[in-house]
Amino acid sequence: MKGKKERTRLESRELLSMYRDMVRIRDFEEACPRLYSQGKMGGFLHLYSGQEAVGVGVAHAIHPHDYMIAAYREHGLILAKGAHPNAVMAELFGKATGCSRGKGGSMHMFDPDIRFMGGYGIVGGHLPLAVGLAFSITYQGGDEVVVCLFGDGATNQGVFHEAMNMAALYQVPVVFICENNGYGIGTSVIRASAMESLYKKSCAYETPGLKIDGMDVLEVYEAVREAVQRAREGGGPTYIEAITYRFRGHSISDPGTYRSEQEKKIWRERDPIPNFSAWLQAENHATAEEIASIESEEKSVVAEAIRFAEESADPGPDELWTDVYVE
Ligand SMILES: Cc1ncc(C[n+]2csc(CCOP(=O)(O)OP(=O)(O)O)c2C)c(N)n1
Ligand SMILES: [Mg+2]
Repeated sequence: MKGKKERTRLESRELLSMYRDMVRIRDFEEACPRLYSQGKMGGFLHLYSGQEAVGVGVAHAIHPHDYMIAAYREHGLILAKGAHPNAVMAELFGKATGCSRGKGGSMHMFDPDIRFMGGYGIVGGHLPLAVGLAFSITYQGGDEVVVCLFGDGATNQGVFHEAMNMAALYQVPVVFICENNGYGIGTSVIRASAMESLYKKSCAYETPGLKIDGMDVLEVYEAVREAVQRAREGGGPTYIEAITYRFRGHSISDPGTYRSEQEKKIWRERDPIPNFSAWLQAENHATAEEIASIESEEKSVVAEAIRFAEESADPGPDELWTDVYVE
């Protein structure tokens, strides 16, 4: 991360806030397997550890009134967008105080107040929703932008191409961000996609496409900031491929035997959190004590989220009839 200081106009305060957000997400996610094995969470659980620089870089590059929409690996993304960790943990516990009132769970986090529009389990299924959101912004004359995050696997779905086509045709304010973590469940990108450089898929729609280092929060921030500005000024969509890695299995039930120890080791060395911490200190944005105090504060935040979720009530039977299309 050498030389990044010249590239970023961000003040130490903002940089430390990025660091805090990444640490929070990592601690939150790393607490989950134990709670899951204790039977406190049900259903699926897809963890984000390793990919924090993408979500945090994106969230810091947009305005609070911009929309974010994502797939099912989204706990870290809703936290980055500003959800309270208590509400996210309670959702994982299926409690009434959860951000989806305990009825969505891991894959269906939702919070319209902070403009986080889900949480979707169908691979690629939310891309047309992102285009629809962006179309409605244009239709209503707003200046918001939609950032839509999805995995490498989604780029092989027909719906990806339909969404890219319509977004480009109507020049709607959406930024597509592919988090290329190298795998769709246990299948590597090169075994699933005819082209390895996924960002090139956007050229079929004459949409700007770029590849960035998804382990570098500042690179993500800068790329998304530029794309969001273009979208806000009426310049249409951008497609960004962020190269990243998930440190854990696809889901909680994946032993991950399809990845070699050597591969995992190489990526662990690129862990976005300790690398950013080292850079912050080397560039005098923070002292070792300041870094340590952020880390200890965030441990308390996650502990409090667990306590809150444990003590919260289950949704009552009356909740069966709310939040459904048909009354
Ligand atoms: C349309 C559809 N097909 C298959 C699945 C099963 N499935 C769930 S996750 C997944 C892999 C997706 O990988 P990727 O898009 O790279 O996201 P990642 O899990 O790596 O974040 C698949 C095939 C699904 N949920 N939806
Ligand atoms: Mg993937």
